[in-house]
Amino acid sequence: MPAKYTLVIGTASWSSWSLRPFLLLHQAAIPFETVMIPLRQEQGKSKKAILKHSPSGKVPLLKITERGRTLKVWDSLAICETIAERHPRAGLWPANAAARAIARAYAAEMHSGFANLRDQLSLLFGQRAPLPDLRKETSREIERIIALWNEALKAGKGPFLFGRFSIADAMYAPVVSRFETYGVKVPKPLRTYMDRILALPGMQAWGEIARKERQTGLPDAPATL
Ligand SMILES: N[C@@H](CCC(=O)N[C@@H](CS)C(=O)NCC(=O)O)C(=O)O
Repeated sequence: MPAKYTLVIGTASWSSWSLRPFLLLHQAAIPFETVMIPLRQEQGKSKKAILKHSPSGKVPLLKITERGRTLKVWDSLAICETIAERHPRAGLWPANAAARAIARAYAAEMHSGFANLRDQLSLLFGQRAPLPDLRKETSREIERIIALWNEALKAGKGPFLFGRFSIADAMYAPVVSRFETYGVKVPKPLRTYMDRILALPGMQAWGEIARKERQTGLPDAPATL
């Protein structure tokens, strides 16, 4: 019997970290269920709900149930790596060793960096918002991302950062959404890349969840994610 995957995610409108493994699983056509935990609830309710699933107190978390046991993997990058390892045929890292090393560096740089961008251009999936006055650090981070995308797309010749869709694309997909929301201007080939990412079925499915959230009403809480 195949393993059962359950991905615990946060509010789709806001949870950039949850979007990454959600998109990866979609792209790899791996069946999975989702458990959604509304974020930014009053009186620490979100944290309590997350802790019932995730020892880190953060989402996302992937539960892998097989042979009567459930393995819990937290942290978006660890989840993506685990999916890639369990599904080698899905080719979620480039086959070429040098390209794979660079793709890993892209993913790691995204995972550990860009704090100013996260802070000033917080995820508002599927929404539009005015571009705030950017700190110089934020502008530098945007320039760095543009340079990274340009370089990879030129070297690999697309359609994705390293040829076929990889974990690197999943890691940067929330940035694509942020750029779209705040109208960050990018050179033409990158606009094409952004449109390609935004059109992916996994991004559309995430957008549908976010739309439903907005219809039922999101709490008016400060953006801290
Ligand atoms: N490095 C972690 C970060 C996860 C993270 O910060 N998740 C946010 C939601 S986007 C969260 O769970 N926040 C709830 C809280 O801190 O109470 C990852 O990659 O999964």
